[in-house]
Amino acid sequence: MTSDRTSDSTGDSSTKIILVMGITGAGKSYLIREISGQDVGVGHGLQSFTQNIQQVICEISGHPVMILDTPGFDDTHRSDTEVLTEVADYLASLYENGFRVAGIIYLHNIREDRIRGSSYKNLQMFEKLCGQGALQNVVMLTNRWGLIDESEAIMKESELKKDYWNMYIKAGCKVDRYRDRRDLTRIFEGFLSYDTTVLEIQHEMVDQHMPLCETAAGEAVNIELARQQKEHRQKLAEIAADYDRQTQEMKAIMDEERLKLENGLQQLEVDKAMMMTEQRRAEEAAKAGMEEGLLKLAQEQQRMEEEFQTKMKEIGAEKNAVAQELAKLAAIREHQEQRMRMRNDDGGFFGFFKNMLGGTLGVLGGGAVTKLLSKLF
Ligand SMILES: Nc1nc2c(ncn2[C@@H]2O[C@H](COP(=O)(O)OP(=O)(O)OP(=O)(O)O)[C@@H](O)[C@H]2O)c(=O)[nH]1
Ligand SMILES: [Mg+2]
Repeated sequence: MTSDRTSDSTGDSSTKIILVMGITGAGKSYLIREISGQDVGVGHGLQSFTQNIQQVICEISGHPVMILDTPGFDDTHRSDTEVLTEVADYLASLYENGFRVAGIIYLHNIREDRIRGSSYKNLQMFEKLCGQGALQNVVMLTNRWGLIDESEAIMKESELKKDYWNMYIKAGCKVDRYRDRRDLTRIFEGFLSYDTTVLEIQHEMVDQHMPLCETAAGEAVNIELARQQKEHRQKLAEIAADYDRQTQEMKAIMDEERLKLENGLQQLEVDKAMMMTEQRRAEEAAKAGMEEGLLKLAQEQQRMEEEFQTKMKEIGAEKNAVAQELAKLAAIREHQEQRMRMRNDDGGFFGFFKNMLGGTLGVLGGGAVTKLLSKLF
């Protein structure tokens, strides 16, 4: 049976409490499922699976046991502060309610190459939560032995014992291997005989009434937070510097483009002014040409008018001359008729008159009159 609240626990003071800790994906839930035979949720991907503390109540060799499945630090969904707050509050509440921890398993995947990053942080948080006094109830447990070469696994284990776990071992913590279920039964049965212990975080928060932030674990998170903040600030400063640089570059490009545009605009203004001057000149030239043409036309008209008047005068003079000729002719005719009438009286006179008139016309010499006379005679 699983539950995620201490108050829901069906355990009593004889129930042995076993805490299972370790990095996300280490195999905590898998291990608890194996030992309890209960349906404990196991992760399938890289994401953290167990989000809250899970209580699994079961029996080990006829003894009631409550196994606590804890979320690891460096959870993909929650901050270290959130995980610590959850774990610390839970452990403090457990202690306040008279429950004591009998055993703690810190699970480590033997395939993991080196302890670094989140593994190291988890280990430190584990140490702060437990404190030196509880290390005697701790088993540093490695799993997945069957998944790598035995000699390699042994070598990795001895490295851990020599380096990272050395201090804990000196303080009384044990090291064990989880190869199959029998190992788990043996380890959990071992816890049944342990004296219960009080974790450092329980002591600090319950006995010393410390706020979480002042506890060793809280300070470790704060230090980690401060480190992360510093790292974030540095990253932000780098981003800001990068942004400034890019902005400067962009500004330089934009200034250059603006200058080009302004120059282009100025050139356009100059071209436009030149075009307008040209156009004005052309218009003025066209206007001047038109005025000159009109003047010439007027002069031509004037000349033609004068020519017409002259012609009219000439025609008038010619008309007068003809009229005078006609008058003369009429007079001559009159005179001739008189002579004709006289010739009727004297036949030889007509021939004489004709000769005489021919002589007279020769004297006059008028072309028109001569023609007229030719027609008449
Ligand atoms: N072969 C093998 N696979 C394991 C073992 N322990 C865990 N796994 C696998 O590793 C994956 C993660 O196991 P979990 O038990 O969910 O890990 P966890 O520590 O509870 O992870 P969180 O809940 O995220 O903190 C699952 O796919 C498991 O099947 C093991 O001992 N042997
Ligand atoms: Mg889990």
